[in-house]
Amino acid sequence: MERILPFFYNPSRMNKSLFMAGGYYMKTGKIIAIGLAAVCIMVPAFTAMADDAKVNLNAAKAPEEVVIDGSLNEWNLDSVAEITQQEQLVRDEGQWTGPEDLSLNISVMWDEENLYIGGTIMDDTPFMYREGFPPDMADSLVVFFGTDPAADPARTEYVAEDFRVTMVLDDYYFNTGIDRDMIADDKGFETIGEDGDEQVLDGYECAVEEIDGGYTFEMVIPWSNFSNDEIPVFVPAAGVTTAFELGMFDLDFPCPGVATARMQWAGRSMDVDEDPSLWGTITFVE
Ligand SMILES: [Ca+2]
Ligand SMILES: [Ca+2]
Repeated sequence: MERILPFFYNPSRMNKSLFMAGGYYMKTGKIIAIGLAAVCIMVPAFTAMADDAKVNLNAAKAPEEVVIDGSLNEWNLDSVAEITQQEQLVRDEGQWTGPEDLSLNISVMWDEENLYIGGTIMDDTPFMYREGFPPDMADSLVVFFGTDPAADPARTEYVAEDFRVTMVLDDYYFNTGIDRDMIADDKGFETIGEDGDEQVLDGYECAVEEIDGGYTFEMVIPWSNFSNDEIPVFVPAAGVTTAFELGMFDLDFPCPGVATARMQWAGRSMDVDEDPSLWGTITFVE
């Protein structure tokens, strides 16, 4: 005891020992506490991120050969953008009578040269198009995407690398347009084809195949169409995610300009035309 007591009663030694032990404990405790706090903060943070996360569509790598004939037999349809719900109407809502009036299941594929879009469209009055009217007032698909994946996903204004493309879905005319009017600095790439009756996409092919209540379609669009001297050609790669949105205008009357319902995928507002922060995203996968 006499040997032990001095050890325990040695104030300096005891204090140092306690200090070190306490310090170590406190440090460990802090690490544990900080670790737990981080987990507690990170879990809700990730949950919030998931809630705020943009709707994403995976685009599969296209097979070696895609025959543009309207049939989807060579397509990878694992990932589908569904536009089937009343909440997805953004214009002339009263004109929509249900999914048989207009609904879309769209898939996208890619390779280094081309964007492929295909799917099934249910439309009770398909292929409504009149010469001299803009694609926005006919049966046509509208696709939005950014060719600069590094652009801020929260941007509320277009950058020059953002594109709004309209494609008439008809059984004869497949006119297209690219709207650039909303872009402050378009880097010399101006609006083309928005008045209708033009084919503005080089190498574009589109085909439809009628089915009961609608049709299947497929299209190929070379990426080179979305470039100029100042905007480089987009070359996708597996793992890359970029801004993406799509919708459709549905004309069901012989006279364009009357009422043309419109549905959108992720951005459930007409503001998608002006505000890329409302768009979803696309991820290119193998
Ligand atoms: Ca319809
Ligand atoms: Ca229609």
